[in-house]
This record gives sequence, C-alpha cells and structure tokens, in this order.
Amino acid sequence: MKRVLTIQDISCLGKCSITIALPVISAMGTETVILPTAVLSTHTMFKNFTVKDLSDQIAPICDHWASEGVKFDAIYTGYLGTAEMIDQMKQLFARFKTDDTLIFIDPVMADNGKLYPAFDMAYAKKNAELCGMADIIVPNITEASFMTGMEYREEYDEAYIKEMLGKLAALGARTVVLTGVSLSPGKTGVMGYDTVTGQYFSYQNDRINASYHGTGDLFASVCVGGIMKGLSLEEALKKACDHTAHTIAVTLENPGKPWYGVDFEATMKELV
Ligand code: PXL
Repeated sequence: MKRVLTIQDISCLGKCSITIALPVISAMGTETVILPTAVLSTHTMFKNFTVKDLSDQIAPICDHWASEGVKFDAIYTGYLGTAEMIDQMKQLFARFKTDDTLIFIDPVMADNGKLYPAFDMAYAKKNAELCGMADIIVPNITEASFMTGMEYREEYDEAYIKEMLGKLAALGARTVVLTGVSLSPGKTGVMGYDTVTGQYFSYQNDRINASYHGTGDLFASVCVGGIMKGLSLEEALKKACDHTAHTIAVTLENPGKPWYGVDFEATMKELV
C-alpha cells in the first residue's frame, strides 16, 4: 500500500484541510500519515477562532520518523499557516524526498482575489519559493496571481491562463495546474502545463452556481488519492474535478447543510 504524508492544519470544526485529506485519501486506499501545522478551533472563515501553532513539534516528529526509517510515496502540503512553517517544509522535503517521492503542493492562502485573513505578501512569496520545489502544484487563479505578480482577473481568456501557467512554471515545479479555470461560459475546471513534455492540458465541467469552503482541499485530496492508486495526473485531475463538482451539487441540495463546509461525507461512498 502506498503511503502519503499530508501536512496541513487541523481545523477542529470546519470540514477542511486534514479533516478532509485524511478521510478521503485513506478511503481511496492509501495510508495517510498526518503532520498538523496548527490546531484551530475552526477554520479562519469563522470569527474569534483560536490557533495553537505547532512549529516546535515538526522537527521532533521528523526526527522520530527518520529514526524509524519511514518513507513516503508522496508528500502533500496544504494550508501551512506561517512563513516559518514554509521554511520548515523545505527542510522536511530535503530530508524525506527520495527519487520516488511525489511532492504535491496546494499553496492554500487565497481565493476570490483576496488573501485569507492570516496571510500577507511575504507569505505569498514564501509559498512561491516552496512551489518551486514541487512535482505538481495546484493553485487557484488568486493564489497564482499573488505568487506570479500577475493581475488577478475575473474575466480572462486562454492567453491569460497560459501566461500565468508559464510564470508558475518559471517558479520551478515540474507540472503546474491552475484550478477554478473557466475556458468558456458556464464551465469550470483546470488547465495545466507539463514543463517536461511542453504540453498543455485542460478539463472542464458545467459550473454550478455555488461555492463552499473545503472544495479545494477535497479536489487536491482526490487528486493525490487518485495518483497513489495509479491514475495518470490527467486522469486524477478529471476524477478530482468530477467528484468535486458532484459534491458541490449534492451539498447544494441539502437543506440542512452547514454554511462552513462542503458535504464531502455524502459522496464518499461513490468516491470509494
Ligand atoms: O480550505 C482551506 C483552509 C484550510 N485551513 C484553514 C482555512 C482554510 C480556508 O479558509 O482557514 C485554517
């Protein structure tokens, strides 16, 4: 069985980051090791959330794993929380990456043109550096605009997306994938660029007029889970797009849905 290490916060209430990645990747049939970057009472879209930063735990946990000789088939990072934590990730990659370890980075920090409350431009710059060390990165357009310095646009054409992919590729990752990309009216999906083959690829679904917190984490987790089960990146991205779109549709139908997260539990059976 493959083994993934996922590094993100634990938002105790909120259906995001580790509370999505752990159940989803495990249920897809891959051992999922977690390294929590912080414990928050809720995700940061709630008011008055508490945060306990776990920076001082990363090195001792890694020391212990190293002494056990543990190896990872993939390392998947999401919401990291502080610039210092990003620096620690660089050391962690150096320590645990082998020729067979996939580094998958979702530089979670922004959406809809704005950085999340905890972040600033210095954090975006650090995230850009980290993305340069990845095999695969999956920023949304907002995150990519903060990392590349390109203007964020709500209306754009394929040339804008290709330029953004080129600037992301210049950061250093092998394959760059932009999420939340609409290539024609009423559609949404991904567009990517593989720097080794020089090929662009894209996949689009019908756009559902609703958005829920945690959908990016669900998308990335399904993608990592799919790759670990042997899907090609393009197949895994399709599965992640389809599953995320379906889960948004199911969430929309639930009259009792919580405001703060996507109902990923409702579609887990179909995923598995
Ligand atoms: O879903 C992304 C995410 C992860 N972790 C925390 C967040 C968010 C988005 O707001 O606040 C703590």
